[in-house]
Amino acid sequence: MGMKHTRQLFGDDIARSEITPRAFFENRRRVLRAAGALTATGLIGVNGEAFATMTSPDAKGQKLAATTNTKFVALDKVTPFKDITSYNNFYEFGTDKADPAHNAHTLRPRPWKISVEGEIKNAKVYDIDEIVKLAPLEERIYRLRCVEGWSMVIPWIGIPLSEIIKRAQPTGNAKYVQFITLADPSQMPGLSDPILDWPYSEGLRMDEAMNPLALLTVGLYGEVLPNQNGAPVRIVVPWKYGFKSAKSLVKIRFVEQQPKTSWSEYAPKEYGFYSNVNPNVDHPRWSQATERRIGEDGFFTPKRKTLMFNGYGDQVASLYRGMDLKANF
Ligand SMILES: Nc1nc2c(c(=O)[nH]1)N[C@H]1C(S)=C(S)[C@@H](COP(=O)(O)O)O[C@H]1N2
Ligand SMILES: [Mo]
Repeated sequence: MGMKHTRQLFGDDIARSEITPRAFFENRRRVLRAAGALTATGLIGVNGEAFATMTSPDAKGQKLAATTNTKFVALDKVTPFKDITSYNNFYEFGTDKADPAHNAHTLRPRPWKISVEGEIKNAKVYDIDEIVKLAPLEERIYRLRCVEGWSMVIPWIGIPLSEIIKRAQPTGNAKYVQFITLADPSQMPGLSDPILDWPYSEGLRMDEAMNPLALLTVGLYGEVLPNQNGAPVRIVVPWKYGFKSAKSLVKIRFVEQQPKTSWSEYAPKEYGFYSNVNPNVDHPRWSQATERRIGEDGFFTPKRKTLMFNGYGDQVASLYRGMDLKANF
């Protein structure tokens, strides 16, 4: 079967410096075709061009140029745009997978501010248009593995999360970073359902947040983030289950104690703070050993094996050396 062959050929590992040019070009071309946005001037574009289009107050569907960072290109087949934007978890817009695409048109991604605060020397309220100019926008192709047992491969656009952390100048007390997302009932009909304790909140340990893989994300497929994917800015933490990748951020707070996070408050025995993708630690109600790739694997397709740290072990395993990952699930 084609899919299986592809997996054996490339492995599921992230491309690094030894990336094969052919596989890279195939993924690159797929993104270019789908986005129709990027100049075909070659592998590495001109960084300056990345900011040119971010001016309209209504940014919806707007093209967003970025330079592909070849160190962060998963060689898996990229999930179609249609699937990435119609099969979503974003409970602020409803709990069905189709709800966010139907309901998120009421989200207003401009104007938008994010407050960076807490145990830092440089507290600052950023405008979204400042965020996209903090560093050259990068395109990165990451696997996303939802805790529910499905996955996608998404060409994100963003900047390293570390860029904003460095500017904040954390004090010695900053041990964790908390991510708080918008909770505005006038824009988010799902807030009337008290399923989670709004606002949606997530967190990372400081060294996790500083890891080069952690991406402050403003776009996908050559466009600004569609509302249902967390416009105008979210984090993407590809070695952790999808729920750690909080959408539509309004606050980044540096704290000393491990922060409360929405899903572990909701069901502490089912969702831990770390939530690293781990095929050896099952969810209490289901196995995490395998997954289904959305848009690619059908009902009768054999499930694919879930990879430790979602395949990003080379880059993140050292963060957890000496830790019991069953206890710290
Ligand atoms: N604010 C907020 N962020 C969220 C969620 C949510 O319900 N609210 N769902 C999470 C879950 S469970 C997943 S799998 C990913 C899905 O991201 P995507 O829709 O862009 O694929 O978003 C995460 N971020
Ligand atoms: Mo998820």
